[in-house]
Amino acid sequence: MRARVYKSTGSWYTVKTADGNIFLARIKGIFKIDGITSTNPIAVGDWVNMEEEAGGEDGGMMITGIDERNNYINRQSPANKHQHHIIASNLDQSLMLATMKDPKTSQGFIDRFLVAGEAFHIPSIIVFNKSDIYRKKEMDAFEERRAMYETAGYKVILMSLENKTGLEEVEEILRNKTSLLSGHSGVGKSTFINAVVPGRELKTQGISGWSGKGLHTTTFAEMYDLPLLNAYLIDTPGIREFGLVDIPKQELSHYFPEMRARLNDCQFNNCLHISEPGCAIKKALREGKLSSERYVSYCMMLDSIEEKSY
Ligand SMILES: Nc1nc2c(ncn2[C@@H]2O[C@H](COP(=O)(O)OP(=O)(O)OP(=O)(O)O)[C@@H](O)[C@H]2O)c(=O)[nH]1
Ligand SMILES: [Mg+2]
Ligand SMILES: [Zn+2]
Repeated sequence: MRARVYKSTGSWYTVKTADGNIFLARIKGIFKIDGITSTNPIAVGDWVNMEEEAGGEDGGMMITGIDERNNYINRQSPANKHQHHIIASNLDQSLMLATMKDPKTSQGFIDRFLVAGEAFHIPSIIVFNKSDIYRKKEMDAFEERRAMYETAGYKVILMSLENKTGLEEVEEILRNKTSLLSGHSGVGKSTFINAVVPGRELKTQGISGWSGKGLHTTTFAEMYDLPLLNAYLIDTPGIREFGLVDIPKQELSHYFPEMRARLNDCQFNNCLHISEPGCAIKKALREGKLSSERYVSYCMMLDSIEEKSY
């Protein structure tokens, strides 16, 4: 039986079959994926095969296999930098909520998120929420950021969940897709989920006698159905950033689309675009063809990679 993973709570997974039945399932034996043995080999968004557990009287399901992932996002374990935790998989796009006020999202935060999206091959859309409280100052700053990110190649949407402006446009973006929702605390992620997810609470069935087992473990991600849009939305509570640390210095500029388009014009193919002669990026900056704010973000990220490698 084929099913998709909606939630992971310790060793138990909430899964849903194509005909809409929800089960709690667990893993059979030890899974090896891409040659890596992991204690949490299954992620929200995965497609799995499962069968009824032999001898189980409570209708428990065993996950027996996992489909190859189109993509996934992961996070480095805080305890061990060689260990990674897969947060979600099979994503069509990533929706980042940001705000210009209460609280203001820093540009560095957005840029790191965009780089992670590029590295994971997941298109990013930036949605600025709370437009209802922007005054002229915030609106002007928003328009500047919009121009900057659109020039870099990203879609930017202005939204207010308070007065529902821009929400329809965002819903059209979600349609028929699996989207990751992210953004720092206070930007309106929970408010957004309540606005687009009918019923909100994922109901489970056939789990009497099972509930309570492993349910106290931190939940890293949860997927919601958006039936009217034929879409899925993955929430990542408590997760601020993704596996940026894996990016080698030499590669970082590849994850800035507006830089990527110019890299072939640098004199040296290992150019870091700092002080090398014949650098096409520095030239484009001098000519005002690249955003100096984005370049500053690039330099700051480059520095943080250097620190990590010591
Ligand atoms: N003015 C205004 N307030 C909003 C809007 N959207 C959300 N809020 C408010 O912003 C506050 C934070 O919203 P949440 O949805 O809890 O934010 P969150 O991203 O889930 O935050 P965490 O759970 O801490 O990560 C709440 O008081 C919301 O009512 C909006 O469009 N306009
Ligand atoms: Mg929340
Ligand atoms: Zn260069």
